[in-house]
Amino acid sequence: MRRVLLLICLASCALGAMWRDGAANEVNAIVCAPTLHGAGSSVNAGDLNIFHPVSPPAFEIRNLAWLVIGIAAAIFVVVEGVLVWSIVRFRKRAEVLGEPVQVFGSNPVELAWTVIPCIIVFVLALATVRTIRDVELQAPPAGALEVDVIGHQWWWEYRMARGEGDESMLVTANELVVPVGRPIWLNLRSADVIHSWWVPRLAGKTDVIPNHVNHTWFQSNTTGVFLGQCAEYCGTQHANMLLRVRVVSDDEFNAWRAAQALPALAHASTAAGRALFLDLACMNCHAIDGVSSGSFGPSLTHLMSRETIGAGAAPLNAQTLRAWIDDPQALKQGCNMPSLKLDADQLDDVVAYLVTLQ
Ligand code: HEC
Ligand SMILES: [Cu+2]
Repeated sequence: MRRVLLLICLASCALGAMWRDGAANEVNAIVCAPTLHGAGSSVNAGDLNIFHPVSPPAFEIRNLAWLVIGIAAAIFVVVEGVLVWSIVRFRKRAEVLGEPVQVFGSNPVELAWTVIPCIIVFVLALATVRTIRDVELQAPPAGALEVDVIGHQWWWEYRMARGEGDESMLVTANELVVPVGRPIWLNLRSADVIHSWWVPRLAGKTDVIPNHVNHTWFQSNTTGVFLGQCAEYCGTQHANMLLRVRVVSDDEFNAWRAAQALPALAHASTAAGRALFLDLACMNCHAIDGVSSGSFGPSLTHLMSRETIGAGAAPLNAQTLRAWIDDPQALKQGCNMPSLKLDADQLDDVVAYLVTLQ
């Protein structure tokens, strides 16, 4: 009886931990999914559930997970069933009859419990190998859109061609926009430490390693925003290194890409902020096409086309932008952007300039 109690205890602890994990994910996802761009965002943006796949690698992983869970559940039911049944059935009898007959070296029994687990492991191994083969392609699928992903402490850089047949790259950050129904081939590398690119509904985790290019792919069959999380501990702000993939229609994607390929806007009315951006250290760390070429921080050329700031640390709007530039450490403690201690007027000017960067 004590064993059963212990078991129930362990099982409820495990379930409790899983439930808490789920709740924590939801909270995080809500913080970084304040609003959703455009049409077709019917998909729940906060959903990080691997059991809700929308892309082939994620489907394969979901199916494999169900197979493993199914087999493990069947074994659990059989083993625990026999255990509980024996405890209940033979508890009284032991007092009357004493110890039951002890069986040693029974060939049929030994064979059964060797061969059956071997078969189970074999089935699981084959299914896993097949899944890995389908998920880890060696070359881009036909017609794929190629995107370079560069992990930074603690944000994501994306690069893709400015247009079909165009060699030059446009650079953006934290929000990956891709067309629906087309395979997306990712070349992943890191600028510093090991990260892991993981958008559960699109594909499995892929390590992002310095001095080594890894690949993964996905192909969403539906439009919407899909969230993810860096899945390899990479330092203080690992938890705020969120991923955001916006899957849109072909037309919307082409319009987005054409807009991203344009140089930054230069309104005469924002000349003061622009001059400050160049005078202060901002320009050393940030690129704004046609203005500066720093590459340590995210490109700001089309900053306001994104929904969040600091890789999902907060929603992006004029207020959070001001708060961020005033003191990035207040929003994302430990991040690699210092507070440059601007006074209120300087802050106003810089923000007035940056909010025009659509
Ligand atoms: C030492 C380099 C450095 C300097 C100087 C710097 N930044 Fe940054 N900045 C960063 C880094 C790194 C990030 C990314 C932080 C993160 O998300 O973890 C960042 C993020 C940002 C972001 C958010 C971008 C996004 O998409 O999330 C804005 C806006 C920004 N910086 C503006 C400025 C302005 C304006 C200045 C000058 C007043 C400035 N930065 C100075 C390194 C710098
Ligand atoms: Cu990371």
